[in-house]
Order: sequence, then structure tokens, then C-alpha cells
Amino acid sequence: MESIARIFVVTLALVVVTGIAQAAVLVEYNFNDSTLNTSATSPLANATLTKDADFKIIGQSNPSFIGPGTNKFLGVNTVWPGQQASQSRKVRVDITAADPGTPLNLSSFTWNGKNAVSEGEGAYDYDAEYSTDGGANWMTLVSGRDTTSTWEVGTPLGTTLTGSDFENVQAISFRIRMWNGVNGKWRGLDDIVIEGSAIPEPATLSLIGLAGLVGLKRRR
Ligand SMILES: [Ca+2]
Repeated sequence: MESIARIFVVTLALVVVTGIAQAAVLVEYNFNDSTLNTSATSPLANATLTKDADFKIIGQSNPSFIGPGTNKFLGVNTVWPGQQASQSRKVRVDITAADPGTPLNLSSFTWNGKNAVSEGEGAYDYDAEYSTDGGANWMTLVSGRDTTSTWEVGTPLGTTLTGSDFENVQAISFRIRMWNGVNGKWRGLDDIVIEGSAIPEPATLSLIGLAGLVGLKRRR
């Protein structure tokens, strides 16, 4: 009985240890230069970013105006009245598990956004959506009106990710939209970050448990 109890405890401990893998940065787009993806992308996830044609890399005089640590962001110059109400302008990130046998648990999706007004900043509407079918259908993650008005990196926009759509993920898509900003001024975003962790499949957990059992038998 004692050995069975020990095996149970060891197996349970292994399951607990593997189950509390810390959330890490899976994908990060912190726009720096002429290349779109200057990201720190985790070996756990592959990612691609697509954008509407009028988004481009824009420099900023304050190195930390939008994204931390760099002086460039992804933005649209001089948005005029006829374009203000458009929700069609968007930036999209598709991610897949780098190893199909190691799906991802996603924990958060965040970014920084701004609409410049002269020497200050203005308010604009935004939302973020996700798709689990490659972009055929989009569901709202978070929406609001950003009224940040300081020349500093603001609190990132975005949300934590909870629910079955964000567990055991092999592939998922996110997109950000910005509209109803101030006439004639740029709007932009920076430091798009997706956090999460890789989770072993049940078969892997069983193997770990089996390894623990074999190890105990050998020690006896
Ligand atoms: Ca940047």
C-alpha cells in the first residue's frame, strides 16, 4: 500500500508541476524599423502579422510614446473626415502552435494605441476580435474608447483570455481596429503581445507518470 501511495503522490505532483507552467510571451510585435516583425517570438508559437495597406512604420520623437523601449510604431498618417468612421482598417495576427503535439493555453492579448493631436493626444474608438476558423467569423474580445492623453506609454489595452476557445489552441487569429479618431492626425499601435503557455497532451502526462512509476520500482 505504501508504494501505491507514493506512486500516486509522485504522479499527482508531476501533473501539478506541469499544469502550472508560467505564462510567457508567445508573440510580441514591437515595431522598430522597416521590418514589420521585430518581435520576440516564442519557440512555442509561430505568428504572422497582416495589415491594411495604409499602415506603415512611423517614427516618434519620444522613444517611449507608444511602445516601450523603441522609437517606432505601426500607424496610419493623417486620417481625414471621410475616413473617420471606418472600422475596416485593421491589423491582424495569426498564431499557431509551433509543435502540433504541444497546443497552447492563451492567457492575454494586449497592445498600446494612440491618436495624436498636435502636441497631445486624442480619443478614438477601438476593438479587438478573435477568430477560431481562420477569419471566417470574428467574435468581439474587448471594445472601448481610448482617452489616454499623456506623452507616455499608457496602460496597455486588451484583455485576459479565458474560456475554452483559448485552451488547447492549435491556431487562432486576432485583429485590432481603430476608428472615430481626430481629423488629420495619425493613429497608431505598438507592442502587440500574446501571452500563454504550452501544455503537454494527456499522452505526455501519462508518460511522465509512467516514468515516475518506473523510477520508483527501480529504487526499491
Ligand atoms: Ca515600437
